[in-house]
Amino acid sequence: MYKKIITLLERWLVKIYKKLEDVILELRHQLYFMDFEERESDIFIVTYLKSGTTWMQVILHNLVTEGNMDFNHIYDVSPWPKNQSFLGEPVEKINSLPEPRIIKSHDDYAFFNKEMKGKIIYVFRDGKDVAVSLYHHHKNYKDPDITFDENFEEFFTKEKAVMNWFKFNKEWLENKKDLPVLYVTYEQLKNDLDKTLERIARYLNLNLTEEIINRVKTHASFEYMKTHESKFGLVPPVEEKKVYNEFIRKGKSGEGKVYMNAQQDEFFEKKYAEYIKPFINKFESK
Ligand code: PPS
Repeated sequence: MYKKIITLLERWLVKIYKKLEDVILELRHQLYFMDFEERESDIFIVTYLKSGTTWMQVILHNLVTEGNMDFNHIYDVSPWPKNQSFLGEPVEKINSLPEPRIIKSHDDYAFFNKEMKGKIIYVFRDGKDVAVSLYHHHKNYKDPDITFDENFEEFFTKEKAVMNWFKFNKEWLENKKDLPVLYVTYEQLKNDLDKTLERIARYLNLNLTEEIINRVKTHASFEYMKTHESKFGLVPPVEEKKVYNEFIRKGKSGEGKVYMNAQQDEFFEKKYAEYIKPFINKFESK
């Protein structure tokens, strides 16, 4: 009996400890953004997790600069403020970056103000493939015992989860505040990179030359990024769990169908029709 009580108490305290940790990180994030200097030239890459964020970071780095790949980590040239705030890094590191800054974000729609400065590129990826990529991510970096089903339940089925895939994407696609957003899909990047680069260049008022296109195609290719994986993989606080050869993992489309069972598939299709389908015309916008 005594052992049971102690076990329950331990579990309960761990839960509270985790919740407190989340609150502390959230406060750090808010404090960080109070000193963040917004700029009209900022380009935000906003995505749900595992949707092609890093790929877009490399593409934009090659579109808006001379594409020097001699950095230690992509975050040196295209920062992720939330991660930096969690790590307790000074905001000056971002404030002093040259314009235009390419900023990574997995923040939900509510995080951005109507009066925000800069432009957003939102990358959307097939949810079934995200489910697979996210499963491998959590297995490699957080919980080696997690199953695909548990991960699916957490990020796709749980209505109330902050990172519910359907809810997160719906709010961004709906764009009720009319934020300046260009919608690009992972599949468009894979299937028609030329046309997608033209859309991005038009949106950002960039001049596209043959040389720039070739540079993007070389540096943002899956092969190049896989070869130089340590420039793109995870950095602390998960350093001790890093798996540098699994961040740029497969880069495929269609894997989701293989992993999902009939019940998950049916659930997904139903939710997709309700949450995402009404907005897919946005992926074709100029
Ligand atoms: S994160 O952690 O949320 O920022 O991850 P993110 O960068 O959004 O997504 C990682 C997935 O993108 C794939 N990836 C690529 N696919 C094709 N071509 C290129 N160049 C490329 N670079 C990254 C990466 O492999 C992850 O997908 P999976 O399916 O796991 O391979």
